[in-house]
Amino acid sequence: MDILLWHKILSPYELAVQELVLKFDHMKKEHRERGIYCPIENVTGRVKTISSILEKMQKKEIPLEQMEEQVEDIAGIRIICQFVEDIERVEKLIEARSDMKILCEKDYIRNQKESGYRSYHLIVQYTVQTIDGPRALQVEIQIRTMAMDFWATVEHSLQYKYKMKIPAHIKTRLSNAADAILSLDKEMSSVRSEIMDAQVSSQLQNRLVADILNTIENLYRLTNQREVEKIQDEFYRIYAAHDMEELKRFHQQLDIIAEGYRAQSVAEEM
Ligand code: 0O2
Repeated sequence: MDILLWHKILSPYELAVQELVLKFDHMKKEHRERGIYCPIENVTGRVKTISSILEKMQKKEIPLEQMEEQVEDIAGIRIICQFVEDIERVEKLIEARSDMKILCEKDYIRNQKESGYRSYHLIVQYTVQTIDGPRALQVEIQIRTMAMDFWATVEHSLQYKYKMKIPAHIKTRLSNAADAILSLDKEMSSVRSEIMDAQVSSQLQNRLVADILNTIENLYRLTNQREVEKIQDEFYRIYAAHDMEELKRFHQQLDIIAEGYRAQSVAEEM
């Protein structure tokens, strides 16, 4: 039997994980920049440890030569959402991409596992470029809410501690906790639109304030200090009043003033 060179095998999976985390983080950034709600709250990734790969192969009686084909989660991405409804939106974002091809889905939300585990899994094909050429790999993407993730993380640690033989009284507690997580997700979904509105307006306000202060700073270079101080004082007054509409109006007026000063300074230079 050939010697398995683990580093060489796992290296493209490490690249896939790094690239995918970067791409999902970029999706978050694009949503933020356009002032639209992002269904992705957080993204992490990992390459399965060698001992965990071997354990899975032993458990499922997978021969070494079929490892990459049958162990679908050597590369794993975990996407955390705030609400159950966001999970489908993330799935649609993935479906629409040309660099990830969905090979199969496992819906443990509609079909909760006996343990109480809830999560939505996609196995996707993702191609990385290596010095030996392109490599098409399988990647498991787990999509779940923060609440589902909390439960899964705790239960996973207990599985590790008790080596799959979790005592009955702890299993009962975990099952009760899974029910509580289910109702927590339902409660959060019922206030989803309020929370989404609040988050989008907070993002808009952050962008507006950053834009205004940037314009004031540019004006400071173009015109006299006293004038700019008056504008800045006016901004602080409006900001303190927490009036978003007034802030938007101020932003528009400031843009017109700044444009005027810019035109004037260009004319003076000529
Ligand atoms: P790790 O340490 O996260 O890599 P199977 O053995 O049939 O259940 P399969 O066929 O690989 O596993 O697919 P499945 O069921 O979709 O499981 C893939 C991963 O989902 C697991 O990887 C876990 O991360 C997670 N998962 C599945 N079931 C449970 C569960 O009951 N509790 C928790 N906490 N996580 C679960 P690994 O290799 O088991 O573990």
